[in-house]
Amino acid sequence: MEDKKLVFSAIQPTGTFTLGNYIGAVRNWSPLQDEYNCLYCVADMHAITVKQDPTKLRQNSLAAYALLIACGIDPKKSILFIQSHVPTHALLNWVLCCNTQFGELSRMTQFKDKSQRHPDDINAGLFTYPSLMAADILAYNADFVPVGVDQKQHLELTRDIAQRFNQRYGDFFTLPEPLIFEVGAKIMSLQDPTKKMSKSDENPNACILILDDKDTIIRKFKRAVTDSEAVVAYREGKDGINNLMSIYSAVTGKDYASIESEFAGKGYGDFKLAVGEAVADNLAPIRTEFDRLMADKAYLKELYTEGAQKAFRISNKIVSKVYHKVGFVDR
Ligand code: ATP
Ligand code: LTN
Repeated sequence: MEDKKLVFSAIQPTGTFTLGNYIGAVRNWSPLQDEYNCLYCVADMHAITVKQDPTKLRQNSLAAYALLIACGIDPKKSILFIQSHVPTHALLNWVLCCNTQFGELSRMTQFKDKSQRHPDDINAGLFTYPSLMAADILAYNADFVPVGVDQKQHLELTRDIAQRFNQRYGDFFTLPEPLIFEVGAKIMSLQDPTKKMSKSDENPNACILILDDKDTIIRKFKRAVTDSEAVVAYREGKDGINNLMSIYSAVTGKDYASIESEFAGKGYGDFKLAVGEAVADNLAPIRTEFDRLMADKAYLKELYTEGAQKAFRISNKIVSKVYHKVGFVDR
């Protein structure tokens, strides 16, 4: 690998990516590929912290892999792989679990949210999710982690775990920094704009999936919850309109002031249609590329096999050193 800073990020194959995943995270990953050594991964091990149908998970993981390429990740420039193919993440996870406090994990808002949503399955994996995420990042000594704003707390915990390890065993891990892109760092649900747009939302109208066709996208935007004021303006208390404005801004590059003047005197119907069309145009090429990739499974297999080998080579060196540092007998 060239001597550049290292970027790591991952996404769970819990379903087709939403517009939130795309704007908040994935679309920011491809522009980083020239400046940094990048590793991107499909976090299938994280996905099973909530119940998954095995057949669907396998399909979703492959689809997520293809989608990342369709979103601009070039497997020749970046190392693109599937988490469960690289055993070092689980090996490091154990050591990091032993350096993570119960109290720290109890404070994670994602854990609190997800255990509320799945009260019948508050499993140990869901609880220790952030240690595995720390392992993903620290197994490569990554410098930067591009994520949406909801992952900031997990990144802070990763730094705390790394720091604790460094204090106990001597300086070793790089403290990774989150890369959070301001525009669209948190896209909200179209049906409840106080909640983040999430792949696992039960209401299909709440989120735009990046493989939705144009008609579906426009229909979902038409049904988006707004307010009764009928003024397109970014202001406190206008959560629904603020969300649509940040989506429109993210896909067109226009700032809020110019969006306000573009829609001055027009109703929400016109605005919603414009947002829907802009989003659909933005996503259309991804669908085409995704279909092309999914038609050639052998090629995808070649890519993810090679990706996993490269990722293993790098992380195995780091994890072997960690195993030595904690006092395990060298193999
Ligand atoms: P799930 O609903 O299964 O928990 P998710 O939709 O929250 O999944 P993840 O796989 O956990 O998606 O997240 C992948 C990336 O997308 C992360 O960097 C996360 O911060 C980002 N992300 C997720 N939802 C949003 C959103 N609504 N707005 C901006 N970024 C988001
Ligand atoms: N928890 C992340 C997905 C994830 C991740 C990572 C992100 C798993 N491992 C490592 C960045 C770095 C999420 O987005 N929910």
